[in-house]
Amino acid sequence: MSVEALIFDVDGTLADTEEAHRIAFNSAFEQHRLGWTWTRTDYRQLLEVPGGKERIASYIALLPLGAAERQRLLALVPQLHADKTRFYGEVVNDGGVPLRDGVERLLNEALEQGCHLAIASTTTAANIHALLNATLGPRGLDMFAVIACGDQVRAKKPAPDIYRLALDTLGLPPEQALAVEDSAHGLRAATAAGLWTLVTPTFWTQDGDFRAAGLLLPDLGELGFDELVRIARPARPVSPVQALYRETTR
Ligand code: XBP
Ligand code: MG
Repeated sequence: MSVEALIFDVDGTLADTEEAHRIAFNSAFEQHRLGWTWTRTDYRQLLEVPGGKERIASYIALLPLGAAERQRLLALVPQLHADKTRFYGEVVNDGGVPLRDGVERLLNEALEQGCHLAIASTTTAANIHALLNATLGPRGLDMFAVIACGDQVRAKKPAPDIYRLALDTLGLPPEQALAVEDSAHGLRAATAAGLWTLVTPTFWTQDGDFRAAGLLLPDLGELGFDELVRIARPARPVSPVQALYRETTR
């Protein structure tokens, strides 16, 4: 079956954004004088919780606090996350987060071949717009036919909901699309939605379980669109009777 769309995760896949997210979380914590600092080691662990708001809430849940103080801090999560999103945007708009190797080339090749591009991400629309604009310029947003993200679905990755939303909006069955991911959560989400998935891990996600991946690569490097489709949709061997029938009916 033909490949009509490539569906990309954003964080870790289009760009290695997690250090910028981590710095932005810490800046928000500092602004609110909370005295919390997420180190790189902490943050690798914290990435087990998908979604920034959920990540902050799960961190608060583990702090040794009284019930009233815990409630106060949990009520602060939306404001903390809004501030974090603003700080993240500042880093990205400053050009601080480049696309990963091979990403821009593969996006362009896919579009040239008439393949649609889509996004299925846990992060907010504001963060995606900022990253696409900073890395690809004003045409960045227009390159993507569908952007499914953030709180548009109730259950975030590893639930398949965000990939199902992207497929529904594209109007395609999973057999006509491929997913590109960087994390075990993302792979689970895409696979559960029925998608063949290429995984390109980063420092933050490299210890994940990627056994369900269709293909595991360090990055997109020189992988061409045609080659990707050949790997994902290998031509089935033709039996002698099929060959004979094809010949006589040609
Ligand atoms: C990436 C994430 C995101 C970002 C933070 O998940 O977990 O939560 O770290 O973004 P994925 P927000 O790449 O699997 O979509 O703070 O905007 O949620
Ligand atoms: Mg990711």
